[in-house]
Amino acid sequence: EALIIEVTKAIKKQEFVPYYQPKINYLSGEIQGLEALIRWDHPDKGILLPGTFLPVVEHNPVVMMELEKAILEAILSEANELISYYKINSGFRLSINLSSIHFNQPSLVSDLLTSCHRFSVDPQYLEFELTESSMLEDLNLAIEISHDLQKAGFHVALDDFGTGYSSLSYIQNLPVNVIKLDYSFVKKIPQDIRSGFVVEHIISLAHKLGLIIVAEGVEEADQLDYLGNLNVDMIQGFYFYKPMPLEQACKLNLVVN
Ligand code: G
Ligand code: G
Ligand code: MN
Ligand code: NA
Repeated sequence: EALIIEVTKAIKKQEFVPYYQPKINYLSGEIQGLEALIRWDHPDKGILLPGTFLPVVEHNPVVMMELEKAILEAILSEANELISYYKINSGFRLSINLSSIHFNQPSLVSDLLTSCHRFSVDPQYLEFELTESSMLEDLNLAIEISHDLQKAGFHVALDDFGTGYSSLSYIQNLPVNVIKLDYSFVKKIPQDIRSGFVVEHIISLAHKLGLIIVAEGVEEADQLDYLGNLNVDMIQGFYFYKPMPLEQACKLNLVVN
């Protein structure tokens, strides 16, 4: 596959860069976290979104691991600058997406700790996002790995929540700190009453389990109000900010409201 060859070369040329999208605390209006999102800074085509290359790369575990290790290094090399800028907000977290291939590497936690040490990043500032579907591939193993991540000081978030087509019962056993409500639910509120009920129950379930709930893909004021009335903890979406490069993320006004 030509794309795979191109990606392999682009990794060596350090063309993959992280963008950052702020997560806003609904009540305080403060930026309480950033999600790192990979972009390909292509010499001819400009900034490419992950949808144009990740689905292909994910089918090649070796290259996917190479790519994710490269982007993780790029994120960690920028992490101190970000953390020192945002540290005035207590509980600040930098989120990093982990593919299921990466999540299932036996050396995951020790590799992450080694990288944190190398870049002088305290694990408490990092949160790893795992999709519901990658957690459900082998639930008992996922429980063990998540527990090890937490024991090492990292936070764990369940990404794209609600899209895994599974029974909800697994969530009671999975050691995570955060649930990210998938944008497909957010898109339908407040117009679609039935989606509203589902969102209400997911938020209430998260809170009863002691988890933080982040709503993704919030674009409209009426979505924000609706989620706020349901006591959502955090908001991520174009309503506030699009993903942006480091230089912009380090220049934001830290109080939004
Ligand atoms: O901006 P958006 O187009 O950034 O991202 C699309 C998808 O790509 C999201 O589902 C996101 O989880 C995934 N993604 C973005 N960055 C990374 C990354 O560094 N690793 C993995 N595994 N997925 C990522
Ligand atoms: O990892 P995850 O699937 O959660 O990545 C978040 C994805 O959602 C990224 O592709 C990001 O660019 C995208 N995104 C974030 N906020 C919004 C939004 O308000 N609207 C839309 N359409 N996409 C968003
Ligand atoms: Mn994510
Ligand atoms: Na998501």
